[in-house]
Amino acid sequence: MNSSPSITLYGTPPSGHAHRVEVLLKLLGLPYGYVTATADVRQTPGFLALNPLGQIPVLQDGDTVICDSTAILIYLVEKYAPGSAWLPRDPETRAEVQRWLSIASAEVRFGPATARAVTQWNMAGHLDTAHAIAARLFGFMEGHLADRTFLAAPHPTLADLACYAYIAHAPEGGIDLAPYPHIRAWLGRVAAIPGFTDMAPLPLPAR
Ligand SMILES: N[C@@H](CCC(=O)N[C@@H](CS)C(=O)NCC(=O)O)C(=O)O
Repeated sequence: MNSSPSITLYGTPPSGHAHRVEVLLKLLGLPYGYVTATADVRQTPGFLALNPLGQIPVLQDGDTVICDSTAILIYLVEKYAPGSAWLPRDPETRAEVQRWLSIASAEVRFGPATARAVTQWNMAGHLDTAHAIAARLFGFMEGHLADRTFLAAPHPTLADLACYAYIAHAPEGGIDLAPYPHIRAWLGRVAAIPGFTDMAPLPLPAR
């Protein structure tokens, strides 16, 4: 592993996008600083100079600035753990990891993540649509995980880290995980990775 210059992660504790980056920093054993960038901070000129989209997470590594959670995951592995099991080199597995990173940025983001944000913080969005996207995703994942240990390979990869938080915390958006035993077993396996830490729970909505 290369030595790291000073790494800073801009995020917030309840952000699943920031969580996936922070958990990889921990699993790679990389020292980092953490700057909490709440919604007001994200609109300041200083933050917009880092990410004109005004979104967290942002990673600053010396003079390098990387925006977007899955881009940051790729950067960290390629820079500090190239060729590792987090992002295998063989074309089939790499494509499968990429597929799940895309799902993390699409179905996971607009399904369980949106349901949680609408429920917890009144974020703009349609709860019914988010629940429908989550139901379609979870139906697919339940079958996918019926005979697999992890999402993209027989071992944990970036795919599992990227998808974990918003699915594990889906009940905070009013989505019951009880009908999905294979998903719940997979969440348990990811949470059991040595050094893995979860996001803090938020209150469950009244049913
Ligand atoms: N595609 C981005 C999405 C990140 C994202 O949506 N972050 C949220 C917080 S969890 C955010 O900063 N939202 C503010 C905004 O979009 O204005 C990524 O994967 O990093």
